[in-house]
Amino acid sequence: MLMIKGRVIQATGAWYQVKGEDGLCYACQLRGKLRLHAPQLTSRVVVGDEVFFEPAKEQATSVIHKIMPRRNYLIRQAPHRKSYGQLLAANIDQALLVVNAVTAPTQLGFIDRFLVVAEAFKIPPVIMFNKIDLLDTVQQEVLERIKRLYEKLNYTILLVSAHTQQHLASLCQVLLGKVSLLSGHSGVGKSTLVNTIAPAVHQAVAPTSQFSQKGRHTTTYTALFEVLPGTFLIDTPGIQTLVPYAIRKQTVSHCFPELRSRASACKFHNCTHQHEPDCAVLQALAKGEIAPSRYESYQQLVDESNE
Ligand SMILES: Nc1nc2c(ncn2[C@@H]2O[C@H](COP(=O)(O)OP(=O)(O)OP(=O)(O)O)[C@@H](O)[C@H]2O)c(=O)[nH]1
Ligand SMILES: [Mg+2]
Ligand SMILES: [Zn+2]
Repeated sequence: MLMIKGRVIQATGAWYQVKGEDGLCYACQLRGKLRLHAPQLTSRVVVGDEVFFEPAKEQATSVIHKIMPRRNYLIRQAPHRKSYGQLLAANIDQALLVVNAVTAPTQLGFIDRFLVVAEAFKIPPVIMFNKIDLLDTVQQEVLERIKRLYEKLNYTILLVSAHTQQHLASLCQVLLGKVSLLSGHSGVGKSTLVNTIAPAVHQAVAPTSQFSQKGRHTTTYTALFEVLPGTFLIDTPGIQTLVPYAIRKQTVSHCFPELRSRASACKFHNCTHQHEPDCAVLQALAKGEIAPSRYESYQQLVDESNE
């Protein structure tokens, strides 16, 4: 049987678009056996996966026979099936969270969730505030403070506008030569950014609702684009929430750099940094060395974790 190696570039329910090493795109389905064995996952194959598939003869469907071991992946709790994980993408170099700069101050919890998931799966995160063209001076100052908070923790923060193209050059520098996943709420401008960076891509975009300012879930499936040779962007449907999947309570603090670095100074080696005496984290929090918003996110994620 002739098999070709390829990369999954689109996933829409039961169908996968696979770009073969021959440079052609194939519409594939999963071999029956692969369909059966997807324990606790909403989908067995995800964009970014490398697969071996049997190309179809004429009108028939191509069939994915084998999924190669993943270099890495991002996963969250499936929104409607809580005991299931939902893979977001595989084999990526970095994960970008796009945030609407206007609502940034109310998004710190969401940002921290994203950072925790990225840390847990060892994927470098980037936080990108888009739509900075809409900010007034006060909002600009608030955003600068948020930027400094995360930069102090060594995270990469970008302030951009897809509309005015402000700072898009720095964004391109961050993207160059890498596979980057774009994630975030609906309507924050993920697809607009992809279209702006790569004019050959024509992802649908739509205005946010006048009433709620929320997005309309315009992008409905994940897709990977090669925007330059060797530079890939993965556009995804907007997510409402991001609940970590299979991250143990004890692991949560390891995903906060400012907690991780202080934990060894706590009196108890298994300190939860919540009520213990001589806790270096609580001391740093009291001294203002740890941001209250970050600590709040930590507590929230520990409470949520049922592992
Ligand atoms: N003012 C302003 N509007 C922007 C900017 N970037 C995107 N938008 C607008 O925001 C709206 C939503 O953009 P989309 O690109 O569809 O958002 P999305 O994140 O892909 O949304 P989903 O596909 O639903 O997840 C559109 O009306 C865009 O024109 C920006 O930098 N400034
Ligand atoms: Mg979109
Ligand atoms: Zn402690």
